[in-house]
Amino acid sequence: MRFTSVLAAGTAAVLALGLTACGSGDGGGDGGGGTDDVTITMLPKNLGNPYFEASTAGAQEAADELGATVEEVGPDAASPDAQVPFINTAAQQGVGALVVSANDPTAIGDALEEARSAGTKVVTFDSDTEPQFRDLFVNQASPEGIADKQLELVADQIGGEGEIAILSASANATNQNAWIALMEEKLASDYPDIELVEIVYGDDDDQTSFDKTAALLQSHPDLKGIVSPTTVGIAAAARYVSTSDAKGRVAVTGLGTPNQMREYVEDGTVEAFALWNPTDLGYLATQAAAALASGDIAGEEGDTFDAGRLGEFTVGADGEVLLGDPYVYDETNIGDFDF
Ligand code: RAM
Repeated sequence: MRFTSVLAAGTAAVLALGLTACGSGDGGGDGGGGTDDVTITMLPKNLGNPYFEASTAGAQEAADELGATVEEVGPDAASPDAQVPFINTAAQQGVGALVVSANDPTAIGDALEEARSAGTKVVTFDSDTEPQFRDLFVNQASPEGIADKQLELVADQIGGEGEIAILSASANATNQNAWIALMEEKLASDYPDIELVEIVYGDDDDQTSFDKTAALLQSHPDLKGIVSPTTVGIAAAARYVSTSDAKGRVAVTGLGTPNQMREYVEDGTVEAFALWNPTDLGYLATQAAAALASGDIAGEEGDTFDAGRLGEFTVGADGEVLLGDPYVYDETNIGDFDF
């Protein structure tokens, strides 16, 4: 889904004045200048990924409720360099807020700093930058919770022992790298009989992820499980395994969207996987962005804001707002979801 809008240059000026006049609210919902006419640019890691289509749908839902405007832009490839021109354009347009899933924790930092000094509020969601480059990070679930859930799933599916591999997104992705580091720690302490034999990167590209799956199976004939902490990777891995002799022998789990994974759960390739609700994540990030851009909150720890149908949220340490817990999908519930 793609949303476009004409962003009037005057809007930014009016918004900037509004911010000066109102200052930063205490987050009680009464300090801001209103979210009407707030302009928001949504910049996912890449376009064409159903996960981000779901988060952008949530962003649009929030914007509609708030009377704000959202435009989704983004590169085809999930690379940091490719995100920079979109950040620069958003800054030049003077949008009220930029909501971005970062392909790298630092590489887009300069561009974000420039956008912020031009008055644009920056909210990272899904994949963070280093904290100094943004006002808020809307986190889908705790990194520990996400890492633990994936290890529980794979351990359960391979009977607690054997070789596993990780098929990740792009090599610099902040979110996947944080989860992988935690999985490595936890494997060492709690899963002595499971050996992580290789980590490969499919760049959140379907074909690359598919090819990396084939290569993993070839290089590790004793492989018992593939953990893919990316919705693009897990779907490609499941598709490869579903028609190969690894089906039933090599478990595929990680983080996936129900719509992409349904057929592989139903055909027995995949037993269970996890995720949060990406629509809610985009919705929450947009509510937070609008609260910042309207001056309702400053993004300080303890600030609270109203996030529509999701209720009230509080900004935590390091400017983080937490959506919730990861959720496990399997044959008993996969039919109940549509994203
Ligand atoms: C992919 C992206 C995204 C990640 C999900 C789980 O869609 O890499 O950043 O959060 O997978």
